[in-house]
Parts: sequence; structure tokens; C-alpha cells
Amino acid sequence: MSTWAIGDLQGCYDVTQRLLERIRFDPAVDRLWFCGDLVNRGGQSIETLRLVHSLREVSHVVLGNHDLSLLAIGERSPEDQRKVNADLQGVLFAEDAPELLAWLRKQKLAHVDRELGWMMVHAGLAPKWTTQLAERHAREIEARLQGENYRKLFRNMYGDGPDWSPRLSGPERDRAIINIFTRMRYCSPRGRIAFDQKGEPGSQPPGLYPWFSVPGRAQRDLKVVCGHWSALGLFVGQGVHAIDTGAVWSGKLTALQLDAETLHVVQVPGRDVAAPTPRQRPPKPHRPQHDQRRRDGREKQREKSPEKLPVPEMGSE
Ligand SMILES: [Mn+2]
Repeated sequence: MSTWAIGDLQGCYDVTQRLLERIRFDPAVDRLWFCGDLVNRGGQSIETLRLVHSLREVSHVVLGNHDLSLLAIGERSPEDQRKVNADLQGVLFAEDAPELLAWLRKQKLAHVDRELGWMMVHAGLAPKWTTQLAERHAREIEARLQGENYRKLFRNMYGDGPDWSPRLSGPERDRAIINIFTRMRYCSPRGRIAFDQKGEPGSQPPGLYPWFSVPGRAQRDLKVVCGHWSALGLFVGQGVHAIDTGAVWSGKLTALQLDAETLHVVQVPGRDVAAPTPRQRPPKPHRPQHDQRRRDGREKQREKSPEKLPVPEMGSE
């Protein structure tokens, strides 16, 4: 019997199947931990979701930003749902979407197995969070996801602020907790997340640290396995095993054996599609001053109504 953690699948069904074959996964005896971001971008999101759902009795799943984004879009009108990419539409308009999304909504933000000695989250933990605190905050959000008012949670979920503080309450508290568990990479020593920094360590501005090496961070009594940060690649250190190795962008899909005596990693090649080069901003055309102001006004209005955005920012990173 083996327990394996598997990195971000991102709708890469064929790659996932190859990895399960490589580790000779046997549902009769083995167990799987999925690090989240099961869907989006890989082109086979519906197949991937069906596969993980079919393994639900022998798996643990934590939600990633793309999974939460899919769930939020799942609550919108069919007209709005037709604005998202074809891969997500393949899930939203599938016959079994209600069953799959209802199951996905009941997954966790943090999974803990103290006997095994591991905690799994999608992205990261706040600097001051022990594993016990992290577990408590994950349970807060999981209770909302499973409660009657989950639609309200999805409506209030989008946005980069506020920074985490234990004194937060209401929708702001929910958003801060969700952002830490599902979007964290770099942060300041006080825990302010640098949402725009996605590169490998060393590329970040001074004063920012990978969340797991922030000076003064809490001591943690469990090893942490996580995904979300493909530019970091396979990283083992500071009590953290980061295993998003960019399967969706011609990287690899990684499995890490959690009950092994020594480091045991198995990888298969990812989808054969290169990462897009960062979009170049076109030079701003010259506009008369009053025209520019009007345009800015319209943009501000658009920002206030995130439901109008065809692809929400939570799932765009
Ligand atoms: Mn992610």
C-alpha cells in the first residue's frame, strides 16, 4: 500500500492516466492526494474531473484557484458560462456537471493526516499559521462551501485584498483565507501576498519571500505538500514539498510518495504545449486628456462588476 500526492492536473487527462500507470496505482490498496487545480487549460477538464470523481473513495482533494473559479462560474447564467474558454465550457455544459460540481464544492482547502505526518494545501500558508491554525481556518471556509449560502461566498470571493489578519470577519475574512490557501506564492514578512510575482525564487523584488521561507514564520509540526507554483518546479526544503511541475505547459506531472522512507518522486512528461510568452502591452495611443479620463471611468466601472468579466482573475494564474 502506498499514498501518493499528485501535482496540478489542469485538465491533462491523458498525462494523469500515464502517471497513474507509472506508479502502478491500485485503488484496492493505494491512496491519492490531489493538490488542486484539477481543471482548466489542459483541454480535457471534464475527463479529468470525472476521473478524480471516480476515485473519490480512495482520494483526498484540496481546491485550487481554478477549481474555485469553475465552481463560481457554475453558479452563473448559461449566457455568462458561454463566455469562458472551451475547456471549462466542456465541464459546465456536461450532462453530469451538477453531480461533479456538487462533489467538487465539498472538497477541502487543507487536508491533514497527522498519523502520516503531512498537510496538503493548494498554494500556501500565512507566515504565522501553525498547522493547527491553518486547519481551523480551512474548516471555516469548508463550512461555508458546504452551507446554504455558498453562492454568496462565490460572489464575494474575487479580489486581492484585504491582507490576512485574525481580526477580519465576514466576506473579507473568507476572501483573505481563500487567497492564502489557493493563490499564495510570495509574501512580505507580515503576510501581504504579492499576487503579481509568479517567477522562480530570486526573481522577486526585495522584501518578498516564498511563503515557506519568510523570516519569523511559524514552526510547523507536519510536512506540507502543495502545488500552484509551476515556475518553482519540484522543490523540497523548509518542510515543504512543492510538486506543481507545469504539466499543462510541457513540463511534467509529478507524484510524490508520502509514506516512503526516503524521497520518492515519479514524473511523466506533461502536455506537449509550450507556455505562452507573456503578453506585450501595446504602446498607449495618444489621447486628448478628457477622452482618457472618460476611458478610465469606464474601466473602473468594469472592475466593480467582476461578473461581467468573461474569465475571472482567480482562475487566470
Ligand atoms: Mn493554482
